[in-house]
Parts: sequence; C-alpha cells; structure tokens
Amino acid sequence: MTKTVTVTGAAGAIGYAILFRIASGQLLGPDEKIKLKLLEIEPALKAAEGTAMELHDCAFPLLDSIDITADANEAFDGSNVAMLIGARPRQKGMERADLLEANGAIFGPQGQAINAGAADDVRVLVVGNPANTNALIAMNNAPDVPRERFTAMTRLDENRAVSMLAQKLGVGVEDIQDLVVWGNHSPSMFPDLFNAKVRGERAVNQVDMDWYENEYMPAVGKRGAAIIEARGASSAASAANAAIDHMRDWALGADGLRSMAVPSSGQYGVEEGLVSSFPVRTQGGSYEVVEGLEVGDFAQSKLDITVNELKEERDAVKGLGLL
Ligand code: NAX
Repeated sequence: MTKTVTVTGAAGAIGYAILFRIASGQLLGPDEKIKLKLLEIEPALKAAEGTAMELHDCAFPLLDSIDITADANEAFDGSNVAMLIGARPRQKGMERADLLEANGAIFGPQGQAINAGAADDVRVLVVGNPANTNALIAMNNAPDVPRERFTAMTRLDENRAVSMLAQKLGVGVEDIQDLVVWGNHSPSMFPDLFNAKVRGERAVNQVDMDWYENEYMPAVGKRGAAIIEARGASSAASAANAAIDHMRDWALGADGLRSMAVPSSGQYGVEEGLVSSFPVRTQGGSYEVVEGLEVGDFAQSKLDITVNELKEERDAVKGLGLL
C-alpha cells in the first residue's frame, strides 16, 4: 500500500527533523510506501528542494515520490496524513490578534484545501502555533471532513512531563503510565499526576504537592522557552519526535492513555467544539476521549484556566471572522 503524507513548513527546523523519519517508515510502519507532498511558501521552495535531494540520497526503500509545491490544493490532494507544521511565528511588536489573524490566513485556506481534495480517511495533526486554535480554524474550514480528524499536538508536553517526573523519582520513563496533559498547548496546560501511575501506584502520592504545583507544572509549561534560552532555537527534534508519536499512535494504536488535542463534544465540561487536549485511547486507526477519570478540585481549577484560554482564543478568531 502507498500513503500520501503532506508536510507543511517542510523547509523549517521541525520539517528537517521529521521528514527523514517519515520516509524511513517510523510513522506508518515498515509495510507502507510513502508519497511525500511538501508544502512551503515560495521563498522557501528552494530550501525544500535541498531537503528533498537529501531524502533521495538516503535511498529509503519506502519512499515512493516527493512533490514540492507552494499550492495548498496540490499539496493536500489525496492526502491520507496531513502534518501542518508551517505557521507564522510571533514577531517583535506583534499583538496577539495580529498573530491569530496571520495564522488564520494560513490555516483557513489549508482547511479548505483538505476539504476539497484530501483522501476520505485523512488524519490531520496541527503542530504550528497557536496549535489548538489553528486546528479549530482548519476544522471549521473543512465542513465535509469529520471533525474528529482535526487534532493538535500536546504530545511534546506529555513527553516532557513524563521525562521530568521520571528524573525526579529516579525511575525509567517506561515505569510511568497514563500521564495526560489537558487543555491548550501553552504554559497554561495541565499535566495530570492524579490519574498518572508510577509502577502502578498513583503518581500524585509519590510527590510533594508544593513541588507539583510550584516547580513541576511551571517547568513542563515553560520547557519550550527554556530550550530556546539554552539552544538559541526552539525545540525541533523533540517536536518532530512527538508529532511522529501522535500520528503513529493514532494510525496504528497504542497502549494506555495518551494526550491529544481534539474537538470536544462536551466531555469533562469543556465547551463543545473547542480543540482541547484530553486523555485518549487509540485503537484500530481511531481514538476516543476516555471519560470518567477523576477530576478533583485542584485539577478542575487548573483545567478551567487552560480551557478559558482556549475560549479566549476562539472568541478572538471568531471576532476576526476566521470561523
Ligand atoms: P521554522 O520557522 O523553522 O519553520 C517553519 C516553516 O514553515 C518555514 O520554512 C516557513 O517557510 C514555513 N511556512 C510558513 N508559512 C507557511 C505556509 N503558509 N505554508 C507552508 N509553509 C509555511 O519553525 P519550526 O521550528 O519548524 O516550527 C514550526 C511550528 O511549530 C511553529 O509554529 C512552532 O511554534 C510550532 N511548535 C509547536 C510545538 C507543539 O508542541 N505544538 C512545539 C514545537 C514548535 O515550537
């Protein structure tokens, strides 16, 4: 079988870190041939061609073809997997509304192009920030595609949360299960140690609440900024790794609870339609939000903060006429 994988922002840092892994079979497994479609803006097409040359030079047996284009309709035509990575970064002096508007101008037309030409089974992952709200915009511009196919990435937050907890407790990452991050992909998101388990025991019972609230949560939330501070560039390889984890688990299934930002149908009181990170279980090519988990007063107060931020972003893009 051959699957078409569209990657936007292909000439960027995450693009460079993800394309080789996709083409080598780490996304869809060793039996799936890959047709890559790379979408870039005109000035970056040449750089994308350079990356494509290197991809050819790897002689990956699973890589069937590479198309490079600045036309969204061409890029999403027949797409089975769409990784929406390219976005407009916040520049100095840019107001939040300007940022949302600039990204609306990207994710609206890309949603329309997905609606017009993607394969019936298309799965969409938005990585480009503000990821949840960009996914909301794309979803609202693709009325013929089932809403649940639009998702945004909080898996990097989950992976960071798992790794930091493992280091704190001196255990392996494989000893931690069901550590889910809720809400927005922003410093407001909530890593949930109440439902997470370490070697089968409740994680929250193994840490100090003061450390949880005042050290761990801010450290997970601000990890992206810490990486920029240290490297002078934002997370790229770890973001690419998380995007592979998200899409592979969705397409091929995985054990335990995972974090995915998906359109709410009102679960846990999150307003219907918001693209919010939830605990999900993946199986047989689909996912479901797992209901009935414990959400106590502390967790609810944190969930309210991050979901309110999503509402504000939704209201702002609505006000700009992007929904
Ligand atoms: P780069 O600036 O290196 O690359 C972005 C690429 O997107 C550029 O090559 C640019 O030409 C391209 N692009 C811009 N507009 C486009 C359009 N309309 N169509 C196609 N391509 C377009 O950024 P990079 O480090 O790769 O990060 C990409 C995005 O991921 C950013 O928005 C970033 O904020 C976001 N991130 C999201 C994360 C998450 O967990 N959800 C974590 C990592 C990352 O910060």
